[in-house]
Amino acid sequence: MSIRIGVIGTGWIGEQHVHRLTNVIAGAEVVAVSDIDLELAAKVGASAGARVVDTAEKLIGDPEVEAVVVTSWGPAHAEQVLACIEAGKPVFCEKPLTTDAADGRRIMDAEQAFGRRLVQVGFMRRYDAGYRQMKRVIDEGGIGTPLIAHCVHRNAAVRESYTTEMAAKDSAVHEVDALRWLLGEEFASVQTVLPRRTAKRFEHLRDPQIFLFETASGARVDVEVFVNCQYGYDIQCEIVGEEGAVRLPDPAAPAVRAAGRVSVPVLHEFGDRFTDAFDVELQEWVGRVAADEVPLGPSSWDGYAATVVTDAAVQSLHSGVIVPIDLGERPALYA
Ligand code: NAD
Ligand code: ISE
Repeated sequence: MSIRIGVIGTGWIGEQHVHRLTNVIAGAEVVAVSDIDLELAAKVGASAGARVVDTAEKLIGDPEVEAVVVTSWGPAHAEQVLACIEAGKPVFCEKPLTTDAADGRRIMDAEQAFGRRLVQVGFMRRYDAGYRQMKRVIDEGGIGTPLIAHCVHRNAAVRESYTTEMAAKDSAVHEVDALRWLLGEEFASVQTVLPRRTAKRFEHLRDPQIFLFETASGARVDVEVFVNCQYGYDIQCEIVGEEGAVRLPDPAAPAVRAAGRVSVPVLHEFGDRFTDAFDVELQEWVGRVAADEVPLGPSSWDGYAATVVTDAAVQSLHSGVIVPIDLGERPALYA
């Protein structure tokens, strides 16, 4: 029997996840959708044969809904995830878990009071085959102790609603989670550095940005975020260790030999680059919910930690100085 799922937020990624849960993943059925834009909810709901519920609160309380996927915009996540915990329902929440670290603490407090993990955060890079290969190499000692990581996060272009702070909180947050996971340690400080800006941007946006992190053990991580690079969606990561280096493989693509050159296409969208990762991530989550097991993926602690780090990056964006990062104690539930 399928797990009956309610989806809150039927925008870009909500629509993708509804399609994925309905047509790609086994064991899931989207029975209800909700969005403050009811017309959009109706359109996306119809594609899955799901009912439209007029508020997120009603969807969470709906007796037919066994588990919830939150794909609304970031500032709405905290209250919706807290309502799911209060209702005792498993919830998959797209990144960022919250836009404020205090809300991340509230979610961890509520989950601890409930007594078991109910929340998984949508940091899908942990499910990407290339990142998983890198993790295996590092964990098996293939490059020795990691010393430096170089990361690139380029989007072809972003919508006008994208703000300067989102370079850290919406984009680099992926590298923050991926590097915490790959290196197996926390970040201790960050400095945000602003290169000359691109002219191919909205007036309000400071783009590109560079984030310089130091980890607790003294490794250094640099992340370039450039969200109007024009040419495509380009994610790169290289980790340099004492005995070698490991690089994220580019997605497989045919090399075309024609007109005097060999060329390889660059993907355009994160939806294309990480399709498989999104599928694997949601399939695993559905399987765990169906088996009444706690989720294996990124936890509320991971969501909270990423928000603390990106909050510090935004602080540095405004002050220009190195900002220390203090996560506090990790609760036993997330050991
Ligand atoms: P979007 O703007 O296209 O969609 C968000 C939707 O949420 C909109 O339809 C909006 O009407 C709805 N919404 C806003 N507030 C709501 C509320 N209180 N209740 C119900 N619905 C509400 O944005 P998007 O690109 O789909 O992003 C949504 C979330 O997914 C964001 O947190 C974003 O960071 C995340 N995201 C993750 C990835 C990834 O790579 N994992 C990619 C894209 C987006
Ligand atoms: C978006 O929200 C995502 O999560 C994408 O993966 C990222 O590449 C993009 O920069 C974000 O805005």
